[in-house]
Amino acid sequence: MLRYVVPFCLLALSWAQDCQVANLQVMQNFDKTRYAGTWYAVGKKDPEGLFLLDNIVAQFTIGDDGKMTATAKGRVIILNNWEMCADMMATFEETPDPAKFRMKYWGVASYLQTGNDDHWVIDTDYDNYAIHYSCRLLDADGTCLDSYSFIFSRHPTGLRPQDQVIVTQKKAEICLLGKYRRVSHTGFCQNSESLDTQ
Ligand code: DAO
Repeated sequence: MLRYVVPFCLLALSWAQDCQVANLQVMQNFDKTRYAGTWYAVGKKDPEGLFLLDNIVAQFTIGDDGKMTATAKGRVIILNNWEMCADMMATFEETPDPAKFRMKYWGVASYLQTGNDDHWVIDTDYDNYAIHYSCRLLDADGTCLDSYSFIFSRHPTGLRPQDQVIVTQKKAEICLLGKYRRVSHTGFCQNSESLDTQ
């Protein structure tokens, strides 16, 4: 019975919901030090012109100056049909809300994507799961026209069942329920150089 009731409640929630980007709830009292370390993307809602496909692993670091930076790897297909492992780097500018950052990112190789996006942490328990959100383009009504979002896990095998419940609820709250695809980890980027492994 619960199998039918829970999806219905989530659907009802998404109908009644406020999808204005400015009103989305982010992680309260976000602690970037606890967020640092390795995160495996296990789910992704793609933006227009998707870039990172799968095998996405990000490593967040807090420097001596207190600033957050990240390196990330992921399988990409560029120049029509060239499959490779992209090595990315990112810096994060803080904002008055500790869970909302401005992220500048670029590829170690010049032919990879560069950009300047929001990096919002919607929710995390720091030890198992994190939900990231970025809106690239706002619609005139304040909702998002082009967003992407990563579901991160500390475990490459995926989310624990108890975290899946929370993550599903949060996907609905950010108006992206049903928009995610699973991100696989096949080891494609494991032997490529330069992601810190400490
Ligand atoms: O994959 O389609 C996409 C958009 C994501 C681009 C962001 C790449 C840089 C990631 C760096 C760090 C952590 C999330």
